[in-house]
Amino acid sequence: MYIGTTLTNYIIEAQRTIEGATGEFTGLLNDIAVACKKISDLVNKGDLVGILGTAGSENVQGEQQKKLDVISNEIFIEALAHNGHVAALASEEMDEIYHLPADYVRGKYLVLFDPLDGSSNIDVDVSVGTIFSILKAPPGVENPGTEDFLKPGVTQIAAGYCLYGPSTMMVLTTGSGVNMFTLDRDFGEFLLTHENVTIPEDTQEFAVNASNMRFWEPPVKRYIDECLAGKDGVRGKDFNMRWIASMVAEVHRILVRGGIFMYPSDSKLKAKGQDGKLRLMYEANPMSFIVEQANGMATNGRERIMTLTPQDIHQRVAVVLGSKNEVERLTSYHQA
Ligand code: AHM
Ligand code: MG
Repeated sequence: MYIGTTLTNYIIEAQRTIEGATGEFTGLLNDIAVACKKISDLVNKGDLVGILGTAGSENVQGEQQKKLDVISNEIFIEALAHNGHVAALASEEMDEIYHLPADYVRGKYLVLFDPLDGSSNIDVDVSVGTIFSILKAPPGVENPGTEDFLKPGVTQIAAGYCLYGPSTMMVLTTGSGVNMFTLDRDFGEFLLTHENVTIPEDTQEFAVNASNMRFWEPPVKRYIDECLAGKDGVRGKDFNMRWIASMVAEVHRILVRGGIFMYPSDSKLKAKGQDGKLRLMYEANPMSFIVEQANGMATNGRERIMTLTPQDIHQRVAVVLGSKNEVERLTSYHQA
């Protein structure tokens, strides 16, 4: 591949590396790219097209849906359901699995997605993104059910995100490295701009919502305290901190310059019966796949995220990901 190659050409190549793949995989990734271009266009127009603000509804997580959450979800379904590449869909914004209407052609993939992650940032014009995870559908099943989706992250055949920032970027893995494509708006195509991205193993930058500090478990508190102690503490170096409240932007920064991101489990979340804030199947798993493919590491503080067997489509999980040596350190603190 060469810098400047189109996403379309790249995915035709990628398909050749997937056993048994026909044109369907290329078709599916194209559908996703189309959906992301449409969302990018709306995010970019913002208030000009009246799509900011809340939709007046709640999703299954009991969170206020933004107008753009709902619209982005519809755009994804419209782009993916018709074309015969998927067998069913699941989304952060839908309580249940989306089953294809009876007269639609069934494809061989299942897609889980968060159509607009970090949507609390929309109204303040800060980066948001779309996250997706692709699984193989069980062969010969007309209407896959929840149990067909509940597979560990290691079974993902592709994952990616689209970042709607100052520029729109599609970041993709099909299991052989991570590549980044930048949307050329004039040309209407994503073009390869960063090939085989790798995350530095060491970092001096962490990302966490520190307002939750009093609820953290001791290993997380210890890790952050040691970072904050800087040069004079046990780490012997100063750390920098970032928190965008948009996981896509956070992971993107880590892919570009390294870092550790965490949304740990805490006593406040536990009191609500949640083991973490982020969703395993359409946030943590796809991001873990990308991070691992870029030489990083992703755990829930104890175990590798991608080996966890999901119990529920909307299951939450603690997340620690990014530069290997820091993720290893924090994970080892949980075992101490
Ligand atoms: P969302 O899917 O409802 O947008 O929530 C996920 C987002 C992540 O992008 C981000 O890391 C996190 O929530 C921020 O949470 P907080 O507002 O608690 O800092
Ligand atoms: Mg989300």
